[in-house]
Amino acid sequence: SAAFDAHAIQAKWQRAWADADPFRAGGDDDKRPRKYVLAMFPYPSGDLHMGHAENYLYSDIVARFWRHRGYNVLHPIGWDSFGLPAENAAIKRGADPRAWTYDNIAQQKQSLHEYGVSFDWSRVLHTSDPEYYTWNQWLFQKLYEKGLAYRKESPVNWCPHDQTVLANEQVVDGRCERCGNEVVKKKLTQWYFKITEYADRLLDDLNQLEGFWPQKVIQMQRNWIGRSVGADIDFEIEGRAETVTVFSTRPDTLHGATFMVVAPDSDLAAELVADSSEEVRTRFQDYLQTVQKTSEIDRQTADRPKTGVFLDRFAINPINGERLPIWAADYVLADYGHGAVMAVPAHDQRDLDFARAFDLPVRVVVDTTAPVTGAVPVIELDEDGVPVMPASELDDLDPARTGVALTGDGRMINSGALDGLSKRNAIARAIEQLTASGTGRAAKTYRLRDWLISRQRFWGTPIPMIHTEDGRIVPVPADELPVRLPSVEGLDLTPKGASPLGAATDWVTTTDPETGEPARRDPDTMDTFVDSSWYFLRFLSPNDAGQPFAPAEADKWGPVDFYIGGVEHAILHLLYARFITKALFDMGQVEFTEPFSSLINQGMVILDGAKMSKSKGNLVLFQEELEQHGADVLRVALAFAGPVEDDKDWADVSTTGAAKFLARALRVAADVDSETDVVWAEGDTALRRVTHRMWADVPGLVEQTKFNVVVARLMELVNATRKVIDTGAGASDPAVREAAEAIAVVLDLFAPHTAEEMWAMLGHRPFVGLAVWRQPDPTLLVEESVTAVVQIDGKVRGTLSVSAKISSDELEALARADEKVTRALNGRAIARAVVRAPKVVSFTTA
Ligand code: ANZ
Repeated sequence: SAAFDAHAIQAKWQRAWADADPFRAGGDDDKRPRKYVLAMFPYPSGDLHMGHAENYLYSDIVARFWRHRGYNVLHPIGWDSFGLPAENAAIKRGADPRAWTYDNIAQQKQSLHEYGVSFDWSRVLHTSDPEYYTWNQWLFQKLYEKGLAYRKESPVNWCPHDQTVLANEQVVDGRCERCGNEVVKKKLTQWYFKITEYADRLLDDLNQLEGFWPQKVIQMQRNWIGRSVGADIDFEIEGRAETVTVFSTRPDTLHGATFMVVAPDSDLAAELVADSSEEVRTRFQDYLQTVQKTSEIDRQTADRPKTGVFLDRFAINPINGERLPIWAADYVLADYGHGAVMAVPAHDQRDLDFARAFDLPVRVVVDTTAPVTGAVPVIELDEDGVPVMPASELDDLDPARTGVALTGDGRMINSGALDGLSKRNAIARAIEQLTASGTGRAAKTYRLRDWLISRQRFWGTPIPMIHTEDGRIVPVPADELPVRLPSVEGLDLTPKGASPLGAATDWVTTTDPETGEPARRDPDTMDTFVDSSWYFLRFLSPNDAGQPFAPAEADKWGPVDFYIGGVEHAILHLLYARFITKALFDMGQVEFTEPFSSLINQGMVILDGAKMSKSKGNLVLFQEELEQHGADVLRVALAFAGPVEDDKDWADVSTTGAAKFLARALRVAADVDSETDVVWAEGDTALRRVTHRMWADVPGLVEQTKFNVVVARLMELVNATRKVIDTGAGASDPAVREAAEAIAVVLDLFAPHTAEEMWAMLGHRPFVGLAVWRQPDPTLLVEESVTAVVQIDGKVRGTLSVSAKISSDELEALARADEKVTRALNGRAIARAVVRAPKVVSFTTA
C-alpha cells in the first residue's frame, strides 16, 4: 500500500521531467493542432506569492488539459525583470539592481520547478537581458519610423522634494504619497507612443472579444478609451483674430450657452489673459498656482466646490451672436477636447454648479417634460413670439432654483429653428447649421491619452536615440543595437529628476551617425510596460538573434488562445499589448489584430477577508507552503477552494482535505492489481457510469474554467471506486482499473506528481501528462429515462421514452411530433393540452 510521501513523489517526478523534457512544445514536424496557453509573466520582486501560485496553477491545468486532448501546447514562462523595485532595493542597499533581479529570478524559477508547472523551460526569457531589450529598441525605432513615437512637452506631476515625476496615482490630495510635499505641475519634454491613433480600433475591436474576455475588463477598456461623439464649435473672441474651438457632446444646447470656460493651465488661458488688466492677471496667476497643486483626479471629481476667475474677455455665440463672458475654472481640463467649453448651465451639472456659485445666467433650452416620441407638440408662443413653457411642470424643475441640471431628453425650446426637435434630431440639425455656416463640424474626442514612455530611471531599456549638437534627434543605427545599459558602478541612482544615465559620461557620449560630430545618447529608459506589450511574441522564437520573433511562428501559434492574470492589468498592460499588436499588424509583422483570444482574471488569495500585504504582516508565503505541504496538496487545495474568478480566503483553504484526497487516490491505484489485463466494457456498471460521465463532462468544465467542479468530480470517482474495492466486486473488477486510470489522467491537471505515481503503479510507462483522453462510451451516458403516456381525448394513444428531467414544453413538443400520435389525431386540431412532465401529455381535440 502507498504511504503518501508528497515530497519524495514530487522530487522523483521532477527529476524525470527534467531529464525527458516532455512539456516542450513541438516543432514543425509535430502535426498536432496547436494551443498557446499563457499566464502573465512574473515581476521578480522577492519570492513568489500566493497570487502566483494560483495564476500558474490555472494556466498549468489548461496546458495539461489540451495536451491530453491531443494538442501541441506552448506554455512558456519568462520574467518581466526591468523596473523600479529593483532600482529602489539597489538604492537602499547600495547594490546592483542586476544582482537583486537575477537572484530573485533564480529563486522564483526554483519555486515554479518545485510547483510542477509544465512549462516549456527551453523558452525562458528575461526582459532585462540585452537579447530581449534590443528588440524593445527595434520596436521603438519602428514606431518612430511610422510616426508613432514622438517627443512633446507637456505638464506632468513633479515632486520638488524627491526630484521626480509622479504618476497621477502617486499624488494624494495634491501631495507626494512618499514624502508628503506639495506636488506641482512641471512642463517636461518626454517620449510618447501615439496610442490615440488607434483609439477607434482599440474600441471597436473590443466587440470581437465579447464573450471571450471578462465583461468587466471590456467595460473598463471602453471607459478608459472614452470615445465621445459630438461637435467642434468655433467661437469668435472679441479683440482676438483667432477663434476658440470647443468640443461639445450637446451642440443642440448651443442656444443655452451663457458663458465660456477655459482650463486655467492651458496655453489658451494664458493668451486670453495676456491683454487683460493687471488686476485680472494677478487674480488669474494666483488661481493658476492653486490649480497646479490639484491633481487631475481631484479636478474631475464632480461635487467639489466650484472655483474660477473671470478673464474679462468675451466670446460670440456663432448661432445667435450672443456675447458670452469667458472664465477660467479648474473643472475644465487642459488636455481634454480643446481645453475650453461652452457652458450650458441648465443642462450640464458642472456648468450649473459654477453658474450658481458665480451668479451667471441659466437658460433652459430643452423641455424635459415634453414627450419625445409621437407628434411634435404645438409650442405656444406669447405675444413677443417667445415660447410659453408649460409652467406647471417645467417651472418646478427650474435648474437655477433646484440646482439640478436637466440632462434628460425632451423637446427643444428657446432655440430658434431647433424648437420642437428631440435631442437626437436637434444635435444632427445643429451640426448641419454649424457646418453650413462654417463655424463647426461633427467631431469625436477620447479620454485616452498618448502613452508617456520615457522614464528618468536606470533599470530599463535605454531609448535608442541620439541628440546631435545641432539639435537633431536621430535613431541609433540598427547595426549598433542594442544600446546596452552601462555598469552601475560609479552611478548614483537616487532620483534627481534626470536619468542617472545622463551622468554616465562614457556611456552617454557618442557620435552623430551622419556627421561624426560629438553627440549625446538619450539618457531616459522606457516604461517597462513596453517590455510586456509584446513578450508573448518573443516566446515563439526566444533565441532568434536576427529578429524580435519569427513571423512564421506567429502565424502558427498566435494569437494566444488562453491568457490568465490578475484584474489589476485590466487596462494598462492589456491595452498596450492590444495597441502594439495592431501596430505590428500594420507593419506586416503579424497576421492577427488582437493578441489574446480569451482572457481570464483569477481572484485574489486573501487572508481572513483581507488583502495580504507585507505591511499588514499577513502574508502567506508560497515557498513556505510549498515546503510544508508539497506542490500537489497546495495545487489541489487551491483548485478546490472556489471558482477561478472569486477571491479565495486562505483561512478556508483546506490543505488537510487535499492531502487526504490525494492519499485516497493513490491507495486506489495501489489496490489495483497491475498484472491483470485491462478488459474494457466489463465490470461494475454503476462505477463505469461515474467514470464515463467524468470523461464526458470534464472537457466542458475545463473550458469554462470550472476547475473546482472537476476536483469535486474526481473526489466523487475516487469514493465510488473505493466502494467497489471494499464492498463490491473488489480490486480486480475491470471497472476499478478503468476508474483508476481515469483518475490518474484527470488528476494530472491538478496533482501531476501524484498522477504520474498512480500511472506508474497501474503499470504504465511515463508520462501520464501525455496520456490521451479517453472517449466516453455513449451507452454509459444515457440518463435515467422514464415512460411518458400520451392521451387523446382520454384514450392512451402512444408512449414516449424520455429523460426524467424533461421540461413540460419539451415533452409536449415531442408528443405533438410523435408519429403514432399524429396518426391517431388524423388531422383533427388540438384544442387543449395538459402536460405533467415527465409522465403525462393529455390532448383534447375540438
Ligand atoms: C456643452 C454641453 C451641454 C455639454 C450639456 C454637456 C452637456 P464627455 O461626455 O465626458 O466627453 N467638456 C469638453 N471639453 C472639456 C474639458 N476640456 N474639460 C471639461 N469638460 C469638457 O463630455 C463632453 C462634454 O464635457 C462637452 O459637452 C463639454 O460640455 C465638456 F448640456 O458642451 B458639453
